Amino acid sequence: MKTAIITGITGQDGAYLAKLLLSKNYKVYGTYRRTASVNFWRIKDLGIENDPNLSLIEYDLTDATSAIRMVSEIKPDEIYNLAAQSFVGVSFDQPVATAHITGLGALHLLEAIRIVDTGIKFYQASTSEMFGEVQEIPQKETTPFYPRSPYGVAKLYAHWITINYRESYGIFASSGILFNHESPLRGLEFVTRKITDAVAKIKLNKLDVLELGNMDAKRDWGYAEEYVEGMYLMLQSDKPDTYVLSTNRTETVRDFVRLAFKAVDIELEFRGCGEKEVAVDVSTGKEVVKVNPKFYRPAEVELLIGDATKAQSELNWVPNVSLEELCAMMVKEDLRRNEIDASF
Ligand code: NDP
Ligand code: GDR
Repeated sequence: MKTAIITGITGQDGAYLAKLLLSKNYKVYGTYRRTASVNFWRIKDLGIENDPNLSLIEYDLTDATSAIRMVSEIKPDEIYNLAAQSFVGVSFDQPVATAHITGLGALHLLEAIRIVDTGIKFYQASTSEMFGEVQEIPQKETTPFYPRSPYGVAKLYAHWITINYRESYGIFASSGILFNHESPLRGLEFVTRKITDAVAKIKLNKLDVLELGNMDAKRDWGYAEEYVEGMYLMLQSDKPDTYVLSTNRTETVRDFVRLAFKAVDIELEFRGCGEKEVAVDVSTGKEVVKVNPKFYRPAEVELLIGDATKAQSELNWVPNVSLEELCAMMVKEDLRRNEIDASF
């Protein structure tokens, strides 16, 4: 039986990856950080909370000594470092905390591997945010980086230190540069889930208007459950490496809004532009979306579209869920949640 540590089990990817590894007969140690009320809703949702092969352990990414203790006690075969301060918007308000957690957090685990056992395989959750300002279209493993947020900069440090430990100490350390991936388990602060939850509430008359920031931003959105499969494949490969995972399709935030409303049979007409842009429900004439500049970022990543050819040819990883299917799945789940739970 293989053993894996997944940092960030309470997050979207951590929950899906835990489910995947349990289905492959792993013993999984999922880490969560101590808070007044820890939230395990995602692993409950996936029905793995009480799996006998899942152990939940407290771990804070900023604590280097507990990284060493955890790794030496468990001596896992694989470590997937998914925990991070992962919200780009917040990284502008908390740049130092983001650097400690998202940047140095990876180093603490790599150091623990170097000290305890260099045979432990390591996966680092890198991101398309490292590409930032457009240097090349589409973006691939060789595209130059130009991060546009404290989050992107912190992730770039974690990415390069992963490569450095691979090259310096022969550690099987791989980095997945993943483009945006979403699901019904996505956090409500991220734009897709914010939209699908609001669409459900508007449909159920629980909300009047959805307020958004930059609707011109373009993203390459895939389905999270397929992306965690790619993480797993990276650590089963013959050699450690860096891989892009993406769908090679990009759409604007506005397009995603349109798709989500369409999923509940509401057709939108967009009027105005910039801070004055709104969208109205064509059948009622009611304004249902408007721009609020408070959601703008000090520096924006305008266009992301990834080329995952390397992952396809070397790992046999191919995403199959379309953006339309993904969006419909998220809206459906948010409708269900909002119907059954008045507090949602
Ligand atoms: P989430 O935000 O859903 O999950 C992040 C996890 O990190 C949560 O479990 C969170 O715990 C945990 N965490 C935050 N701070 C700490 C800390 N100081 N110590 C320990 N744990 C901490 O992210 P996703 O699941 O969406 O993403 C997984 C990883 O992949 C992240 O590193 C993200 O940056 C990266 N990534 C994500 C992409 C995406 O589109 N989803 C794309 C590319 C990269 P808590 O629940 O307590 O907040
Ligand atoms: P992103 O995702 O920054 O790409 O990072 P997010 O969903 O937060 O933003 C995507 C784009 O939508 C624009 N936007 C808004 N975003 C939010 N959150 N809320 C709004 O109201 C809003 N209006 C417009 C943003 O400006 C942006 O352009 C995600 C995270 O999961 C990272 O951890 C991960 O590394 C990257 O994806 C790849």
